Amino acid sequence: MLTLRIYPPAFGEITGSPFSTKALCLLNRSGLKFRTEVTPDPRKQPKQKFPVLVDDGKIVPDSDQIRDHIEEKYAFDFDEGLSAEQRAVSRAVIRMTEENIYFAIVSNRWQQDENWPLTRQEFFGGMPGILRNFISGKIRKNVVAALFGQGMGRHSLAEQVERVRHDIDAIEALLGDKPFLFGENPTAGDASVVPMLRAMAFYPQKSALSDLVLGRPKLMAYLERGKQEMYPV
Ligand SMILES: N[C@@H](CCC(=O)N[C@@H](CS)C(=O)NCC(=O)O)C(=O)O
Repeated sequence: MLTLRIYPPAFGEITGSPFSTKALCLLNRSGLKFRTEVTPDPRKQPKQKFPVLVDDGKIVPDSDQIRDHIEEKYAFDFDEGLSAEQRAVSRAVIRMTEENIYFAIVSNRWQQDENWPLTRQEFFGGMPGILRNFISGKIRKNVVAALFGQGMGRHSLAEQVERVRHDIDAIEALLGDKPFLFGENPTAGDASVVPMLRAMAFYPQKSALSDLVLGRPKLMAYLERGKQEMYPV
């Protein structure tokens, strides 16, 4: 039996972590039987992050490695039917989504002062008062330092929005009038993009960042379609 370790639900999404949702979508698409282990604490995981897949004792951290593992061990192709050129574009879109858009979402949740009370309540609301403030404050400090190191955290909110706007333009152009990024059926790119854009759009405090998605009807329809087709029921 496969076990997928993921974060708990948050902000109305199936997990608070777009990478965990991506892994859920991939496993669901693969048709393999799996169960989930839901926990908020990644400290004992190999990379101190979720998602993590456990397959017959083998521990596979990172959604990208989980994809490789499923494709190699179970001979499943998430990009079936795609040309070499489409596969290359898919790879680039996944990287753009996960290595750029993601960090604007993290900044929006953790770094922007106006959003912090909401994020703290969602992730730490179950803890007793003093402990909550201490632990959440410490984690926030680490996240903000990581954002500075990665680079996104050095930009003002307006600059972040401008950077991400170009990425969203690219995704919208690639989607065009198709149901999914590369045609009729979801592929690996959709499993990465849909959870990320949903995390961006549906953060409860609306902002110029969420408006980048909310203001685009075709993208919003795509996010709904992606949820219906890829998310486990
Ligand atoms: N490259 C990793 C990224 C996973 C990731 O960033 N997970 C976040 C949640 S969305 C996490 O666990 N963060 C905890 C931390 O950074 O301490 C993947 O594709 O799985």
